[in-house]
Amino acid sequence: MNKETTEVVKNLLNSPQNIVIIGHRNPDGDALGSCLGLSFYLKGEGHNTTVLMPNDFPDFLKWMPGADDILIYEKEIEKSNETLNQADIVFTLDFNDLSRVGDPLRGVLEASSANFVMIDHHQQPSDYAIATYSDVKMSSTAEMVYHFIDALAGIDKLSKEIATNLYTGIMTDTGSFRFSSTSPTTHKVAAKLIETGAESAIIHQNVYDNNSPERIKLLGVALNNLHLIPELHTAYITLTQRELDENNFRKGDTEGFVNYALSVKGIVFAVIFIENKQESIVKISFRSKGTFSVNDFARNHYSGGGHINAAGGKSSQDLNKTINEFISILPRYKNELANAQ
Ligand SMILES: [Mn+2]
Repeated sequence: MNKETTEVVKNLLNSPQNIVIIGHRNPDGDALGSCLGLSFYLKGEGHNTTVLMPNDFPDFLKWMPGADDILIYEKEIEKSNETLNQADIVFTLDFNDLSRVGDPLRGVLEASSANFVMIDHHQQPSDYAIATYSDVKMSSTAEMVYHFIDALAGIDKLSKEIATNLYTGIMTDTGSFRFSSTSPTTHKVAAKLIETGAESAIIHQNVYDNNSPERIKLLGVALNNLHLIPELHTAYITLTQRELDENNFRKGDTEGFVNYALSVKGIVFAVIFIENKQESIVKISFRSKGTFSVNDFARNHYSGGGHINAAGGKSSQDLNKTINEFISILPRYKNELANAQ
């Protein structure tokens, strides 16, 4: 975090404040870990904090320290609006455009008179915050919260709760330290978090060895639906609403499925299409290796975006049309896909 931003934030926090910390819709390990870690730190500094998520989050993250106290906007709209009304400062973490919280929360935030602070590592941040700490090279927002605390007050302020939350955020957003965004600094930060009380083996078990039998069966269906287009180094998976229903689908169950498609030898571009009848959309996750930008691909064709190697998007056409369209677009990227790595 640069000096100027640090000074702005220090000034905002120089007396006890009412603070709301918000993550993006469909919060993941990084959104939760960064928000909860920051909340424990700010509480320790004498502030009154509330962590607010637009909607609920998966069961495999419910063990995180502080998770029980999270306010879920969809479940408690009135209480959430009241808390937001009283906020002096709103931190937005792990997203960089207010549309990422969904409606109607987005409108509430746009109308808010609180000072906004953004901490985020996605591309192309919007300009809504009085202090913007944006760095697309960072592994995770949780890693940024570590640097944020370091810049403001020093890492002596870390506690076991902060360390556990930040470690979880970094671990989940780096695919357990394997994505290319994992830097030497990421490992140094993780080491410091372990020294401060984050129990890496237990965190790993809590997050990854927590599958329901239904999820593993759904993974079997997904793998059975794997399609390969070797000449374009692409693989994709489909899941219909019916397949989800038959396997008792719960939020978060399909998390990580797309990575199996990317793990096939020679594949640099992997996609999963998930039908969502309730919202009348097909939810799409994109993953890539090397220089092929799924951020650009998702932005150009699927009203989405994200990072160069991981992005999301959606289609309002039905599943078959969505896939046919995808297959028709793909050859335009033949050279980029061939030279991605
Ligand atoms: Mn993140």
